[in-house]
Amino acid sequence: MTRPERDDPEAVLRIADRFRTGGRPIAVVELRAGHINDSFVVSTTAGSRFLLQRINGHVFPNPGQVMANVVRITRHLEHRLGPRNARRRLALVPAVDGGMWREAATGKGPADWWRMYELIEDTTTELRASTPAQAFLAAQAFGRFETQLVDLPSPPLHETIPGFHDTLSRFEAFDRALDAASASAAGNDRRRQATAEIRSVDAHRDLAGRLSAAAPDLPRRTVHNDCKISNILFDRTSGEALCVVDLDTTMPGLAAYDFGDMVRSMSHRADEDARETAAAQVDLELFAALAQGYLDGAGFLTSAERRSLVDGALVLTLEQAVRFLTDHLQGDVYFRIERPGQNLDRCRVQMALLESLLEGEADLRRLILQP
Ligand code: GN1
Ligand code: MG
Repeated sequence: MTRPERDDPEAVLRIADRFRTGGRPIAVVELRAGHINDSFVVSTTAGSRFLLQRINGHVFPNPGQVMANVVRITRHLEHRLGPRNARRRLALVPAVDGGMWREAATGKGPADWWRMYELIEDTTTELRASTPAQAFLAAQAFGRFETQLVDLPSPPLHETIPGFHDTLSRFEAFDRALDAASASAAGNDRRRQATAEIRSVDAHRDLAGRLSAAAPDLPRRTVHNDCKISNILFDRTSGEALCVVDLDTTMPGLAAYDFGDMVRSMSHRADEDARETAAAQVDLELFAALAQGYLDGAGFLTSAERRSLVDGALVLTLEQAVRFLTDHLQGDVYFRIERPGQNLDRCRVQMALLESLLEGEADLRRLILQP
């Protein structure tokens, strides 16, 4: 969706003031990152900074379940890592009424769900891996994150978006969007613009069921489900991959989902938002670094899981392409865009990468088995 009008900073500050920051919020800056939630950096009179986020209630039908998961994950990581590792994990800031989130409206419209994290200072984020060493560190951090959650006490986390990586049902949604687009003039226009992308996604439909076919042999784990490089905070000075962020889709799933998303976002030199597809070509050095880093961080993988990782890369790349394309057909209602046609461009980048992954598939399989 296109960005809503900017929020009134005073209204955001009033919401920030409902959290226990230990000071009075005095400044707020919107962070234009991520496609789904809205994020603000809040500074207080006590000199500390916080990340205040509005959960997108259109994307997350049950924000209460999202927050229940985030509370459990952050507490577990605190317990596992201890107080000395405060920069290696997210910490929620409770609201003044003791809860971990607040429902509040910034203006017109219904109340939204808000939550606050302590800001981890002196970090940077990246849009793509610039070196194999950086790809290694990011993949190792995601692998360690999964390792830290292996002993998360039961019950399993809530499925915050049901069928999130069910690629076959993503294709069903695509088919429905194609039909629905034919019913209006604007829809037909969008469909026409996307002729080439529709054809190319369609041509790879047979891939969509690959992971679900293997799923009976694969353990369900607690996985992150959104392992793109921008969800890692790197230390500004040392470059170390400090902390995994964006816990909203951390829930039961397959290791191949996470590794697949890493390959999708880090095995090449194209930004997800590139207008050109030329750089969306797998680089085997980056891929090998991802494989080494992930296998090092996620030492618990079974051999069946390990064999599923390349399928994860192919399927997740195709899935992301079909999700961007579906959103374009529906009029950009899900992923935030900055310009018309952006979701179609995003789809094209994913498809170019998929073609190159398929071309290199034999090399990728070899590198996963002997990284
Ligand atoms: C969305 O909000 P953000 O940017 O972290 C999306 C992911 C996609 C990603 C593509 C809940 O994540 O699934 O892979 O965009 N999150 C949701 O960049 O749909
Ligand atoms: Mg996300």
